[in-house]
Amino acid sequence: MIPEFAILGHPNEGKSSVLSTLAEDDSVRVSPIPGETTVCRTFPVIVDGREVLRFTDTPGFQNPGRVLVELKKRLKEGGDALAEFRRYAQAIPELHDDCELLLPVERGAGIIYVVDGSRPVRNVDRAEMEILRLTGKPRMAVINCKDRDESHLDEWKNEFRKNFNSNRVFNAHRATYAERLALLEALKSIDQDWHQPLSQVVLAFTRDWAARTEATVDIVTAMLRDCLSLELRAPVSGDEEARTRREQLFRRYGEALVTRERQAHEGIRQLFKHNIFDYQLPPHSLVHADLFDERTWQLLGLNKKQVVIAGGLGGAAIGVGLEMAAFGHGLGIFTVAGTVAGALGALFGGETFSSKAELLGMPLGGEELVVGPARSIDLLFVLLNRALLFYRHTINWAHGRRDYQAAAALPDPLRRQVFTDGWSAGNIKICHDFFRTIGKKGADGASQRQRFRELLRTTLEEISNSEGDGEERG
Ligand SMILES: Nc1nc2c(ncn2[C@@H]2O[C@H](COP(=O)(O)OP(=O)(O)OP(=O)(O)O)[C@@H](O)[C@H]2O)c(=O)[nH]1
Ligand SMILES: [Mg+2]
Repeated sequence: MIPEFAILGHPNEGKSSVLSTLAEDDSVRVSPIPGETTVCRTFPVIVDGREVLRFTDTPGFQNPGRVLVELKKRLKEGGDALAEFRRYAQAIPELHDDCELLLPVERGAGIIYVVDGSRPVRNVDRAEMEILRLTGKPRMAVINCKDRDESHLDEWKNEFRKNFNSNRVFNAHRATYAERLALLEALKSIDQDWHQPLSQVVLAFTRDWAARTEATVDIVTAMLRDCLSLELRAPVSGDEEARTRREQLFRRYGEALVTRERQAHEGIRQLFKHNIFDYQLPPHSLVHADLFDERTWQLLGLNKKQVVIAGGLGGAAIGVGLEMAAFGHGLGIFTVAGTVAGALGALFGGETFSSKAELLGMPLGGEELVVGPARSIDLLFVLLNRALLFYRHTINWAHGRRDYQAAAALPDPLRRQVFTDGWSAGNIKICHDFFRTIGKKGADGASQRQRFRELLRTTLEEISNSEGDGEERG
């Protein structure tokens, strides 16, 4: 038996939004105009290719007072009052929505009653709650505070105690994975028959989340490996041609990194089922900054203390990496306005070019120009921090949320954008070792990669267990 829950309530209270977030389905229709949902629609929750749960979206109550009177009348007469009421209401246009919303209840669905807890309780709400109580079906009330105002919460909870088996605060816009899981966990208790199947669902959800974390580790590790090992070559002959070729090569190198990074972010987005809407990060997010912007590197790269730690670890890569960072910052290469090509191109202009080019792994001599693999470990940290930022935003963007403009205005303090800032010498070493095996030809690096993956997994778990993405929370 697949448990079904119908989401019921007054029009425009956020029923569809709650469903969308609970089912992680952004195809659910949500609108600021009341009466958006007019027919019931069932959304399956699929885990591992198997349907484990279904939620049914319903229109809001239209005439709860009248429904209550009619239902009570039929209850007095005995028999299946709900079915009889629906048969009667079918022919009455004013009761269309009320008849429709009770359809899943009639077929045995559990009830999730959604109210906007930021407004006071009214008589129509009391009528709705009583109708639901009279159906005798297992039911839970969910308080979705649209505004931050929670002053009416106690008033609502008082009403709920009379009419529901359980109640919970759950916000359609800000609920995290843990809160979704907690709601499912609570649903178990509203009816004994559901205890077993819902325990299975909770287990499937937990496993599925762990699998997604592992898949994120795969995506980020592969992206880092590809970006850091990227090497581009072009044949050259003659000074004039060399200069043009060089610029082309740098442009291609920069674009390839940007493309590969974007591909990884897209993979994360799909993994967490954001299929339709573009939940942009706020414009001031460092994910939007140019990958080769000096500020990006200063903020997301190693901090001063960590540079000393990494320097102490020795090895050609870090030595040259530091050289490159100093070289880059010193000449202000990353600040060259305009394109990636401009920034990278400028890196190799000027007198000092040939001596520095060697250091950067870009020998000029011979017939071939080579760009990469990356020599600066800062690139690893920049790409890693940006991937973590993207991940945090993705897992905290509830599927029912559609206020993209409002989100763009939210603060995203810089200090909360750098995950590696407080990292210990031990963690820096793990990254350093991983980085070095990537740069080294013929190196296997399995154990270094394994340790790096573990560090990444722990970091993702910490982000997923923490309090969302720094947006103001209710
Ligand atoms: N700020 C905020 N807005 C919300 C929240 N939940 C829903 N809304 C908004 O409230 C409006 C109505 O949301 P819906 O989910 O469509 O409400 P509904 O109960 O399904 O409405 P009908 O289908 O018309 O009965 C939409 O503009 C939502 O974006 C919330 O938690 N916070
Ligand atoms: Mg709706």
